[in-house]
Amino acid sequence: MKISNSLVGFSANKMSKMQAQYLNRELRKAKNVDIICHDMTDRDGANSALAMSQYLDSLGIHSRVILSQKNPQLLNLRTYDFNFVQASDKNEIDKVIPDVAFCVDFGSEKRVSPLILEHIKKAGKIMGLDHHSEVDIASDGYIQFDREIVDSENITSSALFYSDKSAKSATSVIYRYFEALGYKIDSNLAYDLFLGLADDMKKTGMIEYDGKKGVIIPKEELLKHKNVSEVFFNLRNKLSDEQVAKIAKSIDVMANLTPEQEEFAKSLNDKLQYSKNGKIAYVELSPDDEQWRKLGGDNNITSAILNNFRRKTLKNDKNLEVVMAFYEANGNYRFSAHAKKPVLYDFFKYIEKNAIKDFTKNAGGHPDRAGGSIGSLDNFECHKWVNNIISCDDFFQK
Ligand SMILES: [Mn+2]
Repeated sequence: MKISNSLVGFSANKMSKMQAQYLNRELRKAKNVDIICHDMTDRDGANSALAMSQYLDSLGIHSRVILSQKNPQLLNLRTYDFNFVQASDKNEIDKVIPDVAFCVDFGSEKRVSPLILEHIKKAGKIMGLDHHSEVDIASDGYIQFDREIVDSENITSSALFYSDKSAKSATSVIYRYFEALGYKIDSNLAYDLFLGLADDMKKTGMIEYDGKKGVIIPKEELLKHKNVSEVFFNLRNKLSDEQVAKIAKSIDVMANLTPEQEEFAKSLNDKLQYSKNGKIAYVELSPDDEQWRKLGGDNNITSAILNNFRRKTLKNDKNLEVVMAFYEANGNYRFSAHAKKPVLYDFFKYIEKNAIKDFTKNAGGHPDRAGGSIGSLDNFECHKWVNNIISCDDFFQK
């Protein structure tokens, strides 16, 4: 049956042929697959979905891609040649109960809306490829086969996951999957996978990129991670310089802002506030913030502006431990945070213990870059929520 294993910790984590074929065999039993992206899908998630959808097409398996974006064009993908369903469109979603709900770039069930979670659980099987450390949406008896060698064709489980933290992006895990299967990666597919990878690497600061010059350069931080750097170069080598330039331009959101977006980015400095002990800096956009609404609320571009702002602020102020931004997103009020050290999970638990009951239920992400939400858009309630969070700054000692 299953053998608990010690494969974890290999330097360049290739997916084994056995693991890939097992996953593939299970997929091929399906007639319908829903590919599910996390809320506020980024380009790692969206390109993972695109790659999987086109792969399933090649097998003759029908698939739908469920995205939370109202306007997927903002994701700047190479192509939109897939069946797109909007995550809040319950009628459309309910039309198909899929044989497989295939989750990409998930991390945890906190990253999807209750409606989508319910839909996933109706599927015949839940499967997923990921690079986050938390266990994905899992029912009892799931197989997390990055930890287990599956050597039997007869294992029956309703949930199968493969997550590889060292891959640093979901598209790199999908690359490893295709590689293990011997599936041909042409330049279009390489483009999609590389765009997903570069967009996540941008967020973690592992690459330098310049949209005007059209270059993407790995930093030391990336090169020292064997797995992701191998995938980076394998994909890069399949791309022309023009393709790389296009990807660089596409991820260099800050170099391509409209005047309104530019103005918003500049205004963030004036909006910056500090907690009592000065360890937390934050921007609080009220749920009905006019400027935010005019920019289309939470989307690929506004999210990049905030991300860039948090990272810069954190880097420029030695005294700071966390930078947070609070804003409305898809009908919820939420925050996203960047921390200097990987302490956010502990910080969230501290908040739950000292200020906000059930706080961690709606908070998660990475230990140094995470977010959370409250199911309210009431100005007063949201402002109180912000204050409660910020008042926990004593988690960070003076
Ligand atoms: Mn990702």
